[in-house]
Amino acid sequence: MVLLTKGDNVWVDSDIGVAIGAKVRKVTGDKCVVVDDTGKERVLSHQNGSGVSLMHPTSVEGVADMIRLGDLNEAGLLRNLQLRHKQGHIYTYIGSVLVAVNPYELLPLYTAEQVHLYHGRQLGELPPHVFAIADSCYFNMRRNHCNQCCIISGESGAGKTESTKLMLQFLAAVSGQHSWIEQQILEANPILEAFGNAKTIRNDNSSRFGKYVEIFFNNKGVIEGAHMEQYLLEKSRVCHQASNERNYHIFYCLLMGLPEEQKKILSLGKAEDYSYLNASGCITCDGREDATDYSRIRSALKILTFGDRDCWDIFKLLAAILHMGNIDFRGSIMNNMESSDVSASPHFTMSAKLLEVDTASLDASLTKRTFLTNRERVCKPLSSEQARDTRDAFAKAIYSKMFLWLFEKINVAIHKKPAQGSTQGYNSIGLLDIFGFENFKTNSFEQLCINFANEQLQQFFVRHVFKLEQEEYTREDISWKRIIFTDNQPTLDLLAVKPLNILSLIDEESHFPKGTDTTMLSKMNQVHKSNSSYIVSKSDHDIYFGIKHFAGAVYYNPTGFLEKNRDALSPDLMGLVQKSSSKLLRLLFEKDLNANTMKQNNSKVVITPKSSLRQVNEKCRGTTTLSSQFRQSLDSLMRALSICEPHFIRCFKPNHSKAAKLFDRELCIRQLRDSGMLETIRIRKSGFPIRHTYREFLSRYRVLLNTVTCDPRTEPEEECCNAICKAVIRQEDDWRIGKTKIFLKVR
Ligand code: AD9
Ligand code: MG
Repeated sequence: MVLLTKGDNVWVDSDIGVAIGAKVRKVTGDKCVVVDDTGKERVLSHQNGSGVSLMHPTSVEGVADMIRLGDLNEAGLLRNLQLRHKQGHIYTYIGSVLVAVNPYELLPLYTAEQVHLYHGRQLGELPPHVFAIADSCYFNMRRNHCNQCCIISGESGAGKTESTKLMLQFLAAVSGQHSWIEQQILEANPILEAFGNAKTIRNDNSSRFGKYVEIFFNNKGVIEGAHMEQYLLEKSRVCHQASNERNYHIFYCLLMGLPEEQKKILSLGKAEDYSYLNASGCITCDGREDATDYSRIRSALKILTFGDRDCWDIFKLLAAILHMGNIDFRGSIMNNMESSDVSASPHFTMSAKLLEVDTASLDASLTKRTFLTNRERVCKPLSSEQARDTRDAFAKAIYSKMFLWLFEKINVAIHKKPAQGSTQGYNSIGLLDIFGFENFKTNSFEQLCINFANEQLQQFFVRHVFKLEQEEYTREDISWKRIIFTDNQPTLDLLAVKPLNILSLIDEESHFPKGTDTTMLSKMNQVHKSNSSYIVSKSDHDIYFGIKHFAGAVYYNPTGFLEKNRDALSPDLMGLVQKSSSKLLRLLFEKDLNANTMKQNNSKVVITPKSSLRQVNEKCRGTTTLSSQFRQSLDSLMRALSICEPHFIRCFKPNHSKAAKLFDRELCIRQLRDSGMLETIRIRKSGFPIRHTYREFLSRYRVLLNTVTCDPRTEPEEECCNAICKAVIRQEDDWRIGKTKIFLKVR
C-alpha cells in the first residue's frame, strides 16, 4: 500500500471493476480508514490495500476539459463527470467534444442572457455549454465559409433531442431576425414530436425516428430556410407497444383535444376504447398534458401551412387507424382452407367510411390475398390471424406514409431555396439527432439497421478524431507516440461492403420468392462463418446470428427480417387504396401505386426458382426494400457529413429512474466505454491539439521575436517559429515543427 496521510485523496477498488475516489480520514499503524465517494467507510490494510493509488490533483476538484486530467483512465473520466454532475455542472469538454449529462431537471442555463453570453466567445473561454458548441458551429461557418455539422449521440433518454432543440434555439437567436421562417423551423418540432415521439420505459418523450436538420444561412449569417431528413420511423408502435409504453403522442392528443362535435363525426371515444391504445396498460403520461398539446400541435400545423382541410384529412386517417385496430375477424374453414370473416361492428363501418372505400372492398382486401404466380392470379382466403396481420400492416403503412408526407410538406414550407442556380454565399449547419446503439434482449431487423447507422457514425467519429490526427502527423512528418485504437471498419465491411455482405444477403433473399428467414440465416452462416466479426449460432436449431459491434456483440433474431425488409402491402390493399375517394390516402401511397402498376404490367416475366438473381432483381425493379432505402438515405447523410466540419455532442444518461442528482456509476461507465471516449482523450492528449501554419503562428506571436534573435525578413519562417518555441516553451516535447505547420501540446 502506498504511504498515506490524513486528508490524502486516493483511488480504491470498487465492485464495478473501476476504481472509485476516496479520502483518507485516519491512519493508525498499518491500517488506514478512508471514506469513498459514495460515503462508505472502509478500512484499508496491507492485505487489502494493494489497489490503492494516490489521486492526481486534477481529479480532486474536477476539470472542465478532461484533456487536462492527470488520471487519464476510466476511473478518472467517470469521477470527473460524477463530481461535476454533483456540483450541478452537466457539461464537460473532452477537447472540442462536449459531454452532456442529462440533469433531469430544469436548469437556469438556457436564458436569453446565456445566449448573449456565449455568443462570439471562443470554445473554452466560458464553462462548457451546449451553446458554446452551437456558437462554435456558427462562428466557423461564417469565418471559414464551410458547412458545419453536429452529431448528437447517446442512448435513449440521454438528452439528444433536448440538445438539438437548444442548438436550434441558440442559432435562431443569434441569427437575430425573429423572422417567420425561423418561427416555422422552430414550430416544426412540436409536430414531429407529436407524430414521431412516444412514451417508452426509457424516456417519456422518446423519438422513434432519427432526424437530420440542416439550417441554411445567408452570407449575413441570417437563417434563410431549413431542410429535415428522417430515418426509420418505428412503425410497429402504431399497433403494439411494450407494457407501460404508449403509442405516438398524437393519438392521445387527438382524443383529449379534439372538440366534441368533431369527435362525434369521427365517432371517437376515449383512449381506453381502442385496442391500439389500451393493450399496453398505459394511457396517460406523467408530466404531459395531451389536451394542451393538441392546441399546440394545431397552431404549429397552421404555422407550417397545413390548412383546416389538411388537418381534418389527417385526423380522419388517424381515426380510421384507431377504428381499424378494433376490427375483429372470425375464423372458419372453407374448402379445407382456413379463412376468416370480418365481425360486424360500428368500427368496421367507420373504418370504411373514413378511408372512403366501400365496406365490401375493405372486407375483401383484409380477408383475402392475391398472389401472382406464373402469369396467374390466385386469390387465397386468409386465416383470422393473417387477416389481423394484414389489418395491422395497413394501419402501419398509413401511419408511416403520413409521417413521411408531413416531413415533405414541412420541408416545402421551410425550404427557401437559395437564388436560382447557385448556393454561393449560403452555408449550412446540420444537426443530427439519431438513435443510439441498441442491444436488447431480443434484437430484430430494426436494431440491425440502427446499429449499422451507429457503426457508420462511429467510423466517422473515429476517422475524424483518430485517423485525421494520425494522417496529419504523418503528412507533416513529425514524430509522436502511436496509439492503438479500435477501428470498426471490419464490422462495416461485414455489414455492407464485402461481396455478399449481410445487408445485401438480406436484400437478395427478400427479392427471392422462395426466400425465408431461415434460408437467409443459413446463407449468412455459410458465407460469413469464418469472419471474425460474425457470430454463427451454436447449432442449426438456434435461430440467431451475432455481430461484433464497436460497442459490443449483439445477437439478432432473424425471424421476420424478410417481411420487414420487403415492406410491401398486399396487392389487394394497394387496389383498395387506388379505389379510395380520399385524396390524402391516395397521395400517401402514390409512389407505391406507381410501382405496383409497373409490377403488374411486368408480370409477364415469370419468376421461377431457377430464375437468375439478375432476372429476379429486374423483375422487382420499382420496389425498394427497407434496408436499401435506409442505406441510400444513410449514404447520402454520410456524404453530406463528410463535406462538413464536424462537431460532436455525447449525451449521457445518469440513471434509469429519470431522477435529478442521481449518478449511476455502472450505467455511466458503460456509456463511457460505448462512446469511445477514453480513446478520444488519449489521442488528443498524447498528440498536439494546437496547430498553426508558420505564418499564422508568426503573426500571432511576432511580439515574442523581440526576445529571440531571429528576423523573419531575413530568415525562413520555420526558423523563426523554432526560435520562438525554443525560447518560450521550456519542455522540449511540447512542440513539433512540421513541414508546413507548428504543433503544440495542451498544458
Ligand atoms: V431518445 O433516443 O429520443 O429516446 P433522447 O432524445 O436522447 O432520447 P431527450 O432529449 O428526449 O432524450 O431527453 C429525455 C428527457 O430528459 C427530456 O424529456 C427531459 O425531461 C430531460 N432532459 C434532457 N436534457 C435536458 C436538459 N438539458 N435540461 C433538462 C433535460 N432536462
Ligand atoms: Mg430523442
